[in-house]
Amino acid sequence: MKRILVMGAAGQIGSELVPALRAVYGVDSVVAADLCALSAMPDSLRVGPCEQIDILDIPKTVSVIKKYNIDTIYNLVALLSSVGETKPQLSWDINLGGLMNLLEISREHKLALFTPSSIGAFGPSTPPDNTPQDTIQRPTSMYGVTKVAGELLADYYHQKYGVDARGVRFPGIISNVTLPGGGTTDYAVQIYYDAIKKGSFVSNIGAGTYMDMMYMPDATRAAIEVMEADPAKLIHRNCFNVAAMSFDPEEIAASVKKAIPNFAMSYDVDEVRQAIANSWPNKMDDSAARDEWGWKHEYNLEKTTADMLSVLKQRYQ
Ligand code: AKB
Repeated sequence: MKRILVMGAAGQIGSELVPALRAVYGVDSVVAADLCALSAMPDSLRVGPCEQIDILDIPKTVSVIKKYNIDTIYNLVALLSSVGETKPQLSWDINLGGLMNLLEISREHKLALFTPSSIGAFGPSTPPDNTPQDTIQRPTSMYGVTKVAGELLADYYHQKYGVDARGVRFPGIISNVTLPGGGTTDYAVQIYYDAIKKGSFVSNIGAGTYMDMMYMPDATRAAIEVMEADPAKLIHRNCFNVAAMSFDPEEIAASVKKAIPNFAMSYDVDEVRQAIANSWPNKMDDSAARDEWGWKHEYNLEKTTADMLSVLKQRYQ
């Protein structure tokens, strides 16, 4: 049975990945760690072991690894794409410095390490449709630069030191527990909250901008399944494209409107986010993940909208 440390546990993905991991491996086998004080951790995480850790604090990270006899780390610490453009140095330090620390710790203590990459690892010269697993990666955001470098670094640690580093390239993640912050795909989460709370939404991404998206239950399952995959079957290792759905603001608005006929969407496009979105793929080809470890999404846009609206309706109405 794995003994897992989740870094960045209080964020959008962590707050749902920790319960998903605990359901598989047991509550006491999964330690939720975040920069925030323990008192600020969501109650849903505090049902099991929790620690306050700064990813840049190596001694503290190592002491927690020893305390709980950890053999696997999930690294979810990151400054997302839009905020990364306002804080590029911090983005480099956290996204890449943090990963470097965890790779070194994994090498020394023989741990497995999951780090997500992102559609942000692609750029304007990447083929935008059916973006292949192995293709041109010349991102133009600092977030993307850290993601490509992170993919290479993780591959390097695997090839050179045998570190069991694995990862997926996540699309924008749609979820209803913890809001994302500072991302380009955040609009696809906010639209559901605003539809329920206000009946209207102002999109900061323009019509016709297609990006890959994924509902959280698929995302947490992908993170668990890639780490459970038979290593003998992995040709790629880090940063598998994983896809579920691709839509533009008009299509997600239409799916919300089917359930809330009076829903109205308007546009106030954010230039920074739009430029990033324009540089990302419209839709990735994830056949390598499907072939090598059996990846299969369960949620399309229709199913995601139905679930998001039902959860948020119960919570806010
Ligand atoms: C972002 O928009 O920055 C993230 C991502 C796609 O990696 N959600």
